[in-house]
Amino acid sequence: MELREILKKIVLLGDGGVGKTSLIARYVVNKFDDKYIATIGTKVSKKDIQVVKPNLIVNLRMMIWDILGQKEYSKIRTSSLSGAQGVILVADLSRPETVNNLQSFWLKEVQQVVGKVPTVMVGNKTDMVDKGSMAATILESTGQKLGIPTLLSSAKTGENVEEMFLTLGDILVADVVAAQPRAKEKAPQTLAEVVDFIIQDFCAQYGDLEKAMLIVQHQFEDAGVDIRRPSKEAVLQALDGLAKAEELSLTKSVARVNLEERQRMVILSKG
Ligand code: G3D
Ligand code: MG
Repeated sequence: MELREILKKIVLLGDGGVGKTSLIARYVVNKFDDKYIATIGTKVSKKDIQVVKPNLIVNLRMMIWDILGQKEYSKIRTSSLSGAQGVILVADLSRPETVNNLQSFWLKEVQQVVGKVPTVMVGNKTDMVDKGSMAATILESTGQKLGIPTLLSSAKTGENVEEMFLTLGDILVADVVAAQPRAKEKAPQTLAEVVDFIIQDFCAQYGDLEKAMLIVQHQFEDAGVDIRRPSKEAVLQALDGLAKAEELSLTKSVARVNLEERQRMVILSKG
């Protein structure tokens, strides 16, 4: 049995008021905090799921990004969307125009910023609208036409909330399984390998690769890390700096979880 750990950035998109924030709040039981990070208009939550395949267990860590839906925030939206590896497009079944916007606006934007990524389409607020409604029918036929799975959900009753994330998780994992079996990904061992892993992990979670690399460079310099011959002490010091940056870009709790994991890896590595 092989064990794989993967980390994916998931973004929920759709018009304002369709229920994105409510769906995430429903799904992520251990909410880290309730506040948006006002500066970037984004909140990130973390959820781990396990997908079991023949001969393979995949631990999938989803970093779920909740971005402000308003169209006038387009700069924030596109920068938060960059690096997304999975997308949940959400519409409000009681407002049919939000269903039309999925294809005409949101899907287009995704394709412009990140290209074709695993996507699920959701018609939310089934508690208010009949499942046979025009809006639901249009959503489902759009999904069929585009080859995108669709679900009808309610953040209020919880119907299909977990399922939408699991459906996306399944597609993400299927991609991993289908990918050429790489030379077995062994857990990082030497300190240099660990440092490499941490940098990749930090960038993946930060989203904006260019900015992330600048932060990494800055923190490693400040801590006096010699990348070719790093010392554990210096790397540990740099980790504190990365955590401070993540407190702002993610949340305090995510930053703390990441910091503890990274410290453990550094301490256990072969110096
Ligand atoms: P957004 O993040 O997409 O902008 P929100 O949407 O999650 O903030 O939800 C907008 C409003 O819709 C909220 O109402 C929320 O309670 C409500 N809502 C979200 N999902 C559902 C649902 O499935 N059923 C029902 N009936 N309402 C839902 P308020 O009144 O707080 O603005
Ligand atoms: Mg919201």
